Amino acid sequence: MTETLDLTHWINGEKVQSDRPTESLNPSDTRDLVARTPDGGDAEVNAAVAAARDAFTGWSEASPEVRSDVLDRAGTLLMERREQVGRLLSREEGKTLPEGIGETVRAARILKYFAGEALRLHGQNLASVRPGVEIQTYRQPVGVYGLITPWNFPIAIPAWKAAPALAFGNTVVIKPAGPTPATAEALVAILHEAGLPKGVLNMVIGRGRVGQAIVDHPDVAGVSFTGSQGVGAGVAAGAVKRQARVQLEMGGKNPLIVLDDADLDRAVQIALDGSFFATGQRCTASSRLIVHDGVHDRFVAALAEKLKGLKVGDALDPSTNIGPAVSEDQRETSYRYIDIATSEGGRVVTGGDRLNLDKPGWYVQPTLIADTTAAMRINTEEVFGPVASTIRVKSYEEALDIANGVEFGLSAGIVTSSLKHARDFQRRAKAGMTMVNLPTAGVDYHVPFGGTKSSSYGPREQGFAAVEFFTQTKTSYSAG
Ligand code: UN1
Repeated sequence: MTETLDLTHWINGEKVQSDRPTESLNPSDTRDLVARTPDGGDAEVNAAVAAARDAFTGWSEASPEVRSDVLDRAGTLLMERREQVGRLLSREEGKTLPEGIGETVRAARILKYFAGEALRLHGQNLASVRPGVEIQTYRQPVGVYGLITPWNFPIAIPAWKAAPALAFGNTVVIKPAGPTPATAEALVAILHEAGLPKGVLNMVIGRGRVGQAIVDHPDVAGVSFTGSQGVGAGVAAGAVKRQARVQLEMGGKNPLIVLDDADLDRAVQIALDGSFFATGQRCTASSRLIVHDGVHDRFVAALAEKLKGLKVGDALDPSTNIGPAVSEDQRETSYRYIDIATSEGGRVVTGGDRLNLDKPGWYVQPTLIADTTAAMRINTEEVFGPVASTIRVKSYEEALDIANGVEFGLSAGIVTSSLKHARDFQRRAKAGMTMVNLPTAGVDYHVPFGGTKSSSYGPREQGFAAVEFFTQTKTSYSAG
């Protein structure tokens, strides 16, 4: 166990002290108190938004080099401290230490990528339909953005929302997820250390009412949210009511199709990674394994064998392959869905039992459920844990139908050696991202991220797409 942090809000460049009635616990060992945290409300959000509004003119009118340098320096600092921050992340969120360090490196890379993007605010020059008239388009910063971030990527997602917002000249109020405020705070502190002017990035820690106050605040021009569908619907309704910009990234029920021409070992490894790594707590996780009859039994047996070899344990223990769920709620959700699946006729091939480890943590045994059908709840509702189910199919067309047959559409994968099926899948899968011979989870940071149907709403995140949400276009006409 290590020290307990006393977290504060960050408002106008200051660490704002307050009571700390809530706690962030280590999910690997709940005797370890990671942080005591404040519980903000309207007053803190009002102060944070006022600071962000006041900082907007200076920040948006500064040379892009100023913004680029801050992001670049913060990326360097984070990269240098990846072990320390990655350890805090794993201790607070529960993903394994290599996953925690990996995510920290990803956040550092995102900061550096957007350091470059700050200088790349492309506009266009066009001829008018009227001779002698010229048209230029500009991308301009919008104002104050509210960022509501999830616990499952407690540093990468705050970075991938904050970095483009800041790079393009906006100011920010961020609300980190309840279970992981300490990791988000590490990012906010590093950005200030890197020279961010006061008020440009503010953080209010607290529960749902902080998010609600951000969404409802008249001076917040846009809200970017990653989290559950239920909360997302409220965020969208609140933002649209006052015509604020809104971007939502929500759940997935991502299919991975395994055809009978696939390399079996590769298919098993892809499923293992996509379904179970990071404790299955990724909205891009492969939770539905749709497997061709010809390879189904061998695939299920080989995947079950691999799962039995995985060690579930303390995220910071180097021998651990799968860390705990983030919270008791998440653990119980996994076990509840395992029960639902078996009561609907699914067969637990491996896992499913409660784990009694040598320390109190929210551990879930990685669980594979076979003999499920597409309409079962295990195949239509998001579990968000190390639980995957298999559906047996007779053809590629049947597999594609099932893959497309849910209300979600974030990521969809296929494992095949057939170019014909791979290409067809890329065209016809109803998802924002398709993966051929790759896990459905694990995306690059310099390309668009987002889904179709109920998975996403609003412009894409990340990479060159981020400019859409975090700037507005001005079209200027001029005659000589
Ligand atoms: C990834 O799969 O690399 O919350 C990223 C999530 C997604 C991010 C997934 N927004 O799981």
